[in-house]
Amino acid sequence: MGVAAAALIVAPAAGAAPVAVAAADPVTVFETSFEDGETAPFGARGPVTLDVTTDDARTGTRSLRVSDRADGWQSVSLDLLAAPLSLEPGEYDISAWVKLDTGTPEDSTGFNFTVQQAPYATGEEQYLTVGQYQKPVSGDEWVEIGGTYVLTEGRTEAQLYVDVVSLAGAHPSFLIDDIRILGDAPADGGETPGDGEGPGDGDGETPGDGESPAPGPIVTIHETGFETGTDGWFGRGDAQVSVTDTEAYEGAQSLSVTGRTANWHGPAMNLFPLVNRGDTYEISAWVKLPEGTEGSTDIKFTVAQQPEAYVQVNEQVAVTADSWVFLSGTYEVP
Ligand SMILES: [Ca+2]
Repeated sequence: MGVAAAALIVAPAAGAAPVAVAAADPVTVFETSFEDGETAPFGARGPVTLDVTTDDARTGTRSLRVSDRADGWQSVSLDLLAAPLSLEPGEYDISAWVKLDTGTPEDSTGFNFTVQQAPYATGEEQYLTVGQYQKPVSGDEWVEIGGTYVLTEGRTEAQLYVDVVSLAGAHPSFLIDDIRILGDAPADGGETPGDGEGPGDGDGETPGDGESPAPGPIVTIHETGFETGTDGWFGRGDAQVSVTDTEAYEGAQSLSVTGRTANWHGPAMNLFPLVNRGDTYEISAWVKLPEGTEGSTDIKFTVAQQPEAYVQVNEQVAVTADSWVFLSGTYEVP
């Protein structure tokens, strides 16, 4: 038996009842195209060499080269909590353009942004993928990586870096250019650091100051139509998840869930890094049984908490293979 889903989790930022409030346009909180020749504020992650090169550039005449790498995590990093960024908790859109260094064989390998953040659970570190996981990148053309990152309250560490899969057992040099971080306008209408030569220049002005802090606008903390992958969803119990283009509610793909041998085996994702204590979240998805499946089954969302408790998010809904059914409920984090 399988279930196909498109999932959406929506959070009012201040735990209030959902209200329709238009979010302010995002502003550029950081941007660089390396045209000033400076590697700062980027740092080396591991014993790598960083240098600004004129060999290749996505825009302008310069980009940042990361070389002398000996492992996938050895890369370029950016401290999101330190100056000049000093990001406040909130939702950010992080993007950059990357390619393998000139002269690298035509093969491609996987790139993605990761944030190493702490504390997580009992104070351990956590590695959170930002955007598409292991996006194919070669030496032929510039490829954009990145996506949405939610900085939650109480983090003492948040290091953004580029993760690169090994290529034929080696760790190729790569180039990065046009890094941009969009976020909400700071309350004091702060300035934009960086050299401001990127392609997004001009849309980074601070709109009206003095937005009221509470209740906050409704923000989406996770949304996927599984168009580019499983997006952090995994199989619980014996369940296995994969993307399929056989059926879709919207777009071309959905998540296929197979191999289930018990009621609690299903698709799951880790909410912990995304949610805040005391806030209430709306969780919804469209589900159906795979085409050709006989009969119906009851489906609902459950949140598994620690200490162990299972919180039902919505009344269970009868689902068949005939049509997509909307599941929706709310969950308050204790
Ligand atoms: Ca540049």
